[in-house]
Amino acid sequence: MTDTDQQTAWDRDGFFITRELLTAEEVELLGQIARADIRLRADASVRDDGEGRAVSLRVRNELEDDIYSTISRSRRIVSVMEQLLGGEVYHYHHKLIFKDRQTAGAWAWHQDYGYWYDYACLYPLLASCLIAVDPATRDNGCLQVLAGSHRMGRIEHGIKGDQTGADPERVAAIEQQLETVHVTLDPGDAIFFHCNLLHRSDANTTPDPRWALICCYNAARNNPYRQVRHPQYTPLKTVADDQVLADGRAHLSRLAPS
Ligand SMILES: O=C(O)CCC(=O)C(=O)O
Repeated sequence: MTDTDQQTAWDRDGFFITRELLTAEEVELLGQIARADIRLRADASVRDDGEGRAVSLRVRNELEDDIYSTISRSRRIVSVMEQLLGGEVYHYHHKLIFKDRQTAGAWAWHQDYGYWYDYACLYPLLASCLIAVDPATRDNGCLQVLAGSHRMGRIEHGIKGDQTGADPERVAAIEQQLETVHVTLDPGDAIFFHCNLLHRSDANTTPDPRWALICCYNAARNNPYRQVRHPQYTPLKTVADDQVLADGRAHLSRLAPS
């Protein structure tokens, strides 16, 4: 997809998919590290989905010396974000989503700005890049998006279990008008999506895990007006794309010294 095609899809749909954003070798390393990294599960938070199951995720505001941070800093993502958000961006946070086999719950329809509005960001100038660690299929609860819903502005959100869900009556009306796209991905594929794009996912009822890494960015000119849950503007030091393998190998060797 050319830059122009990406921009057209972004303006029209609020998202686009980039196949093989991470190479097979990079995503295999990411998966290997994530599964071996006991710190991830120790730091994970669990959120009731209001339907009898729970979702599990590990959110980090800080960029550290690990593969997740190197990917978040990589030029191949940051340069796209700068183009989409129209200027300098900074790292807002990144998170691992653990859709574990048979146990992981659903995510209710929501906009990320449904959450982030409350974190003192005045403009919806934020976006995310979700990278599949495992195959994401309809059966294992891949992301679903309502194409074009980002153009409707921010929708009221309320509490659903431990999640924040968009007003169900409004979502039902939107579902009548807009196409629901199931974002099926192979490992390494990614979706870039606008913070006002409505998205959800079903529970994972299959025997296989469906993990993903999501890197989130805010425009530098949209600095939160007060100190809240996610960071204020800090310049983002980007790294060359080939750093992902180099830092990943170093990270793996720290987890499993030979
Ligand atoms: O990966 C998923 O299933 C959904 C995650 C999500 O909606 C989010 O992090 O905002």
